[in-house]
Amino acid sequence: MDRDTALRLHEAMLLTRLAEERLVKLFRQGKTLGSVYRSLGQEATACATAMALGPDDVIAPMIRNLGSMFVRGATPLEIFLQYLGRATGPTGGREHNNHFGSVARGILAPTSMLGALIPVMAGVALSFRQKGEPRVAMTWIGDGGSSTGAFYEGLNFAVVQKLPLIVIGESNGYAFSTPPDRQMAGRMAERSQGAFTLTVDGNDAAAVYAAAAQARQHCLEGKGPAFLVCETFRMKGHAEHDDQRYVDPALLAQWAAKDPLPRFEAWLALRGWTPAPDLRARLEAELLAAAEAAEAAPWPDPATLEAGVFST
Ligand SMILES: Cc1ncc(C[n+]2csc(CCOP(=O)(O)OP(=O)(O)O)c2C)c(N)n1
Ligand SMILES: [Mg+2]
Repeated sequence: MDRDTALRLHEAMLLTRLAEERLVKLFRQGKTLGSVYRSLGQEATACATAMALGPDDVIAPMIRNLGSMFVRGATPLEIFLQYLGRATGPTGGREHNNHFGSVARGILAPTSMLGALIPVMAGVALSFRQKGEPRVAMTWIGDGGSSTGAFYEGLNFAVVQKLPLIVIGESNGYAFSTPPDRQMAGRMAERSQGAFTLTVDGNDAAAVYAAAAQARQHCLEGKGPAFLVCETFRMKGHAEHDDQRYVDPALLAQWAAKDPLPRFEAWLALRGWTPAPDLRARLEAELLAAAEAAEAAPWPDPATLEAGVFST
């Protein structure tokens, strides 16, 4: 990873962390219309993976992959408008999390149906192969989501067809309140069905980036899909309404010591690549301004309720 990429990756991870902290404030003030699903401790698995892609590649994030959307150019204002349900937000107030796409940025809208994006992205990858385009499709799946039929169907199809699909497996210790050993036989990497599989320390942003770049190269060489399992930990409850009392505090402390942000900052420091000293203050100011702008934005007009609803 060169210096410029490393510093952009660090900024994306920090932006993700601070944007979510701002979202939590808005949630506690009763201003968000839904809950807030943190990616605390998982910023590397969202950002470093997306950072390894080329501009023509396409991503389909899940709820905990807000960072990948920032990497692809989504703005804090869009995110806040969305969470606050405002008319000028990407879905015009119809949806209240990060479930919106942007064709121009190569982002397919996240969906909440676990696993559903794997066959969809296998289809996107199929279109790239049929058109002979050197592009890859990337999506994410949790340990819980990898127990769905859609995960198996989609990945199997991609393996059989040798499609340029990268599936990022986020093995983060829980699915809601269920640990993997209560719902999964074996380890997540064993679910690869013949896809090129890598397991990486998901809290080591440099390692995640290197593995994602390797997975992309594998796909571009026409060798079929890659399954990149990131070993990480969900540092908050499923969402802000979940106080995660079922998680052993000692385990949280153990993973807090592996926080991907300070680890990556130490990695940068070793190379003498220093982020701008005012970076955090600048991002915080930008986020505050974006949150205030979102709060001042209009609500959707009830008369538009049926806009975008189709009937036959
Ligand atoms: C097909 C399907 N089944 C159940 C749910 C409800 N649900 C939403 S998130 C979740 C847990 C997801 O756990 P995991 O895949 O490990 O992701 P994490 O939340 O840990 O990032 C469940 C069961 C859903 N959204 N879709
Ligand atoms: Mg999980």
